[in-house]
Amino acid sequence: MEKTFLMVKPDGVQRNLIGEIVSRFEKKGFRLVGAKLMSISQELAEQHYGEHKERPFFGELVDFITSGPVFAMVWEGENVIATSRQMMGATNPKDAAAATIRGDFAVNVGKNVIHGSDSPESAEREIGLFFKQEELVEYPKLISQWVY
Ligand code: 3AN
Repeated sequence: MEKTFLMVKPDGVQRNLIGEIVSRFEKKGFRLVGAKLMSISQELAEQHYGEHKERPFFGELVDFITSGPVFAMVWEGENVIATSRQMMGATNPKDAAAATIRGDFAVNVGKNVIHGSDSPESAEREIGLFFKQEELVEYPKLISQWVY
């Protein structure tokens, strides 16, 4: 079963959107296998956003993601990586369709409420950066019989 890394960013946490966001993925039929409210260190932020190191907004990005607690999660399900990206909406909320998370709850490209892995490679890398194996749970297969 595919896994992805999703994170409610500091703006989403401060705006009390954790429950709303968790609820959307639960209702869709995905399963939460790990979660924690945490602060991101400067070092972890720079590792997480390593691919954007050369971008002009890198400093801003690191400052923002370390500016308050985040809610880090691992979700699993069929096609969860691509489907959760669709549910998040476009990176820039002005382009995000209604009924997506960014379309419904954000207006600014920096403060866009949620992060989600964009490929199987980044999902594996990001899950490994944020979670130890023992922080993830496994559910019996039977529990998914009404979704699959
Ligand atoms: P996504 O989070 O949708 O995968 P990326 O990976 O292109 O988007 O960008 C990482 C993060 O960088 C975005 N979530 C967004 O908050 C921020 N970002 C992207 N473009 C800009 C920009 N032009 N100015 C400020 N922040 C940006």
